[in-house]
Amino acid sequence: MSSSNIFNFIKRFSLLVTLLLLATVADSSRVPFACDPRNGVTRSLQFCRTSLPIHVRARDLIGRLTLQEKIRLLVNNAISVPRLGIQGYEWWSEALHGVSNVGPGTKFGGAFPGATSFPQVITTAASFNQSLWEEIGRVVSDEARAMYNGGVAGLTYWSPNVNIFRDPRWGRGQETPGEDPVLAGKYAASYVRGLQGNGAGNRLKVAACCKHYTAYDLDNWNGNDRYHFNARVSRQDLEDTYDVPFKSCVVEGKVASVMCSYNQVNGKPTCADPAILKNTIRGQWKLNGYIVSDCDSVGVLYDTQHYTKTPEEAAAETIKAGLDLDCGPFLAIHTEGAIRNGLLSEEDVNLALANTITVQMRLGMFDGEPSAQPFGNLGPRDVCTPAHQQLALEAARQGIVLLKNSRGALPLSTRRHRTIAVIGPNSDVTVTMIGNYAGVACGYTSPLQGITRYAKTIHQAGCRDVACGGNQLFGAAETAARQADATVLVMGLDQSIEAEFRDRAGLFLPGHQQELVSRVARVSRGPIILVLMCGGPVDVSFAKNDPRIGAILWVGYPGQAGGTAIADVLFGTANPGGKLPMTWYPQDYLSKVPMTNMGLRADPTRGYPGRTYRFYKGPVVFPFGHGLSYTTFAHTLSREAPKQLTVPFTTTTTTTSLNALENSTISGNGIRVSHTNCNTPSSFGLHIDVKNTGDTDGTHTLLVFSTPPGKCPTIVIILVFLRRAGEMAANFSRGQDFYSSSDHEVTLAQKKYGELVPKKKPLISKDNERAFFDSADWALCKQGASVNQKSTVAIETLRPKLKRTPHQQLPPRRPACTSDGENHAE
Ligand SMILES: *[C@@H]1O[C@H](CO)[C@@H](O)[C@H](O)[C@H]1NC(C)=O
Ligand SMILES: *[C@@H]1O[C@H](CO)[C@@H](O)[C@H](O)[C@H]1NC(C)=O
Ligand SMILES: CC(=O)N[C@H]1CO[C@H](CO)[C@@H](O)[C@@H]1O
Repeated sequence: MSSSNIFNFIKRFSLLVTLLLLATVADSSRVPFACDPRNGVTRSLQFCRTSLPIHVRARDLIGRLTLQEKIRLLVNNAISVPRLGIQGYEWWSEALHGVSNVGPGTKFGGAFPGATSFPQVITTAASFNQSLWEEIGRVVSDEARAMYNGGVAGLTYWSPNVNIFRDPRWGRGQETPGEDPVLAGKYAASYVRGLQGNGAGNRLKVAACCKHYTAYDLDNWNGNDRYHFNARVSRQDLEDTYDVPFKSCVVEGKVASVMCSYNQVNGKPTCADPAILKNTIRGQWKLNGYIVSDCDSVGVLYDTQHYTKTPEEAAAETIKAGLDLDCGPFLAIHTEGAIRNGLLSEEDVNLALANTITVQMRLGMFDGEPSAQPFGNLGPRDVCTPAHQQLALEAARQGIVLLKNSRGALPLSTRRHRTIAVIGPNSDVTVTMIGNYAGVACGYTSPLQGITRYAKTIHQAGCRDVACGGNQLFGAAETAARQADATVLVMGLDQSIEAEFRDRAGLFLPGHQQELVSRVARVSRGPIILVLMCGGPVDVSFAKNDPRIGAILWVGYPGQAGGTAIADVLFGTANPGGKLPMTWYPQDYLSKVPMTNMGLRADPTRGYPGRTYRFYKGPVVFPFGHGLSYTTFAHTLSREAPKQLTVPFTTTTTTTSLNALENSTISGNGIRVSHTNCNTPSSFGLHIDVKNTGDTDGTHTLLVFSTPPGKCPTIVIILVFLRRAGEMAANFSRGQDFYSSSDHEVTLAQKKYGELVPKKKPLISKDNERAFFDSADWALCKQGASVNQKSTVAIETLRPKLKRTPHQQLPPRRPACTSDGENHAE
């Protein structure tokens, strides 16, 4: 027998054994569970008693464990403790945009061949629709619970990824909600709420996890990789950008877990830094949950970063810093030695276990009979339901962004465009549409299939794959375009170009893609539409400036129903309302910003242009917030809005009578407020009329930015309000009721330096017409000044042809920055 034959034999043999095992399990009919009332051994255990408070039960359980058992519970594949009826548990499951099989805790097959695969997060973020984000989380956790009940998934999901999309080259930018910290924070809180449910008491439907804390957004660039990278981050950037989504995730979303990252921050591995784990996440933000390492990151900080001299020190330092669970074997191997060497006490281990076991108890894992618990009835029929798949389609429609539309090239008409040439390496893809951290989809509709529902199609891939190494297939693509009434080119990237551990070197479309687009455009008979399927931004200036290319759509990775959504937008069944959640930079931007430079703020003295729309003022291909519609919107400060604004002048916590302040004026698209008092976040109403002035129904997203005063480079524009308005009929005006719904999450503003202070409750005016938000200015407050400084609230007018980036709409008057304008680099 050759070795490969032996291998095959073993494989077949082990398959047989597995089948036999499965048969045995099936015979005993169910997956065993803890605290089974029929098990005489466990019946009397105190930790099984659901009437007791969870902390009492957790303490009881921990008290019954030996040190060796405890240590084997510090890792993702936690052992079973048969004498206590405790089953082994795999902590690592993923559900970034649908139940995923990336972690070992979840497997597809049998009664669960697939799960609903929603668009990649960057696409969903573009909808700016908080209720959509929450709804997706609700559906994903239904399917997760169903699979858990079937014994093929866990209850602890290490999603979402809410790192700031700082650099356009980042291979994992696709997984995130974009570059704006407020947007990312709202996404985090909404998705986590959806996943975890609003169970009575502290009960969790599933446990979500916000990752990777913090300042992690470099995977592998130019010889620098995430395992070795020391992110040098200023305190200010950390506080007003990198940490914001995590804080929102913990404080607003009440997430049950946070994951620390591989990289170091200012010389310390994040998983070994008590200042950020113990003090910030648990101390300041009051995490009710567990802190987990990224997979093998404890090993990495010892083996790769040589942060400690011995592995025992690595185990001791991470646990003492606040780490509760290791994804990887490291802590199971080295914790006992750490205790023996006196670096760690058993009590430290108990504290870590209390955090993980509490989450398991909140999930109901020690409550006995699973089918009798909430969600215990969910099963295979609750996965991939028509309603769930419809939501995946709806999410894709809401996330698609119309970047360019010259002379009404879109929408296409089924009457005039009967034959469509469908060209490009992404034109008939399936798994490409679900991006990374995906599972097995319920099914797919490719772009070609979607378009075929509207018109006759001629399909030509044009390139063999997205790398597009040659032009051999271009001729056939040109022939197709000559014959068709319109041409749709579906170009872009996939996981071979941008992925985990794969950052891009440049921003142009790969290989000969650009050449294919231009050559087809030259010969095409009808309008040419460029559809970009990619997570990160691409520099498509050539297409933006080419008059022959009528329209450009960005679809991100649009999920299992992506092709249907794309076709619906192309033919006008759906009117695109998405907006870019990140800046699209030109290629030459990259030469000025090494990916290793974490600085957000521009530094003109060093020729450093800064990052994201909040700090970078140079040329862009498309700005943050850009997105067109088939209709037009007029967007004005309401005529009924007060010319004089009322802001609180005195500091009383329960102030209801607001003192009128005379020194506020409304000008252009902004409101200038002077004389705010720093100690109370001042609030004023903002009433904006939005009118659909076109002849097509459409949705509209309102973005409101606040620009604090001061010339200091540290002072930033802040997105204070984002809200997607409902579908508005043509010629319909919304104003009176625009803010009348109860879900304003009007947060804002920096009361103190570096600290976002969301208002506990948004203030809604009596007539329900106006939203109130803080105008307090944190730079002002930092200085302790309270008079004669100006704060500006700029209102972005979302005209279809956005000529300037939103923050340029209203150049604020900038009084001199008197002090504390510097970055506080460590
Ligand atoms: C947000 O998404 C939800 C869920 O799909 C949808 O019902 C709602 O209409 C959306 N809101 C807007 C303004 O588009
Ligand atoms: C839109 O509204 C304006 C003002 O109310 C009216 O004059 C106009 O006829 C309307 N247009 C359409 C298409 O309904
Ligand atoms: C209410 C208030 O603060 N009013 C001030 C407006 O500005 C003028 C000139 O700067 C001041 O004299 C007022 O006191």
